[in-house]
Amino acid sequence: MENRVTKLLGTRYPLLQGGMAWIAESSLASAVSNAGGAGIIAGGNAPIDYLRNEIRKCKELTDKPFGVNIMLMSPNAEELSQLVIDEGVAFVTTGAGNPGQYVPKWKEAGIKVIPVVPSVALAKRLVKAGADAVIAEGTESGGHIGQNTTMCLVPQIVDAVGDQVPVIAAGGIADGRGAAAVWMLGAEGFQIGTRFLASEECRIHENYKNAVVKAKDTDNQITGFYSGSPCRCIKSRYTKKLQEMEKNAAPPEDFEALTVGSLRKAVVDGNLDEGSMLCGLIAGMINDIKPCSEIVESIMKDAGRLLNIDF
Ligand code: TUI
Repeated sequence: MENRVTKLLGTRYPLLQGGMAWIAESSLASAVSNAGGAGIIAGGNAPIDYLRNEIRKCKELTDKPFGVNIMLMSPNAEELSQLVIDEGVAFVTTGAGNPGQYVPKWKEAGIKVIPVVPSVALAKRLVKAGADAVIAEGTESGGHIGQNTTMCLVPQIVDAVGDQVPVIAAGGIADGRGAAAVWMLGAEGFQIGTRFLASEECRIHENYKNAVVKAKDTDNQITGFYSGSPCRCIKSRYTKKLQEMEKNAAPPEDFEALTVGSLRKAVVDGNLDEGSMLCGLIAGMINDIKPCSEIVESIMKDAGRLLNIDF
């Protein structure tokens, strides 16, 4: 089956892997692309040399299209925005901000631009600015989140911009049932992050991976309300400490001390006391670690059966 998303991305399936900062690198992205989805390498706030290297490794690991996610709160977003042009990346997704200032140069370079949007207003603005598709991300997602849910946000964004560009749904999708559900809301593609944390090719520390597999429906917590930057993670000693500090309105420097570098501590060190394990609300449904090819195949097979579409 071909649709506006598969044509835009040049992929077999309308399935994108979430551009998870510090997590999504060439091993994961190439595995998803080789499985027929759209793998994505996350720029996060990584140094430019790291991202260049990951893009080049990914080109060696797959001949299929893959993309890069630019996290717009990163202090080096500007230089990473140029790197994707220099490296001839097929498409860019963006997160945690408005990418409007970069859209013209990406379009000029022939890069497809697919921003994550948490609201109808931003979707409309970015489609006007030239976005090729938008990712409507509900608050079920892991990491930095907006307020609206996938169920409510996707049809509203479809109604607002779906006649101009395809809408990709994200947040709370980890199997064929979720993919079929967002299809019914009008999405023409889906982005999946958390399910790929528990994949063989994902290089996060095994403590983090095991925490995703062990997580129940209630093992989830939003931190960062206090700082105005809400972030969804797996409940842990780290999130409990943060919650205590938020309750007691601790001074900003105490938050800074606990949160700076916390994602690296989870991903690289597997440190559950000081590490922030970003993870979506759907983790309770994920009970095993599988190769990306099996994850992608089973999602597409089940979604196809439910929707009566031959993906
Ligand atoms: O970006 C994400 N998820 C992320 S980014 C990240 S790393 C990070 N670290 C510290 C602070 C912040 C981020 C971890 N998880 N998802 C996509 C996403 N984008 N969710 C929400 C948004 C968003 C929010 C506001 C997109 C645009 C936006 O625009 C505001 C504006 O300027 O209009």
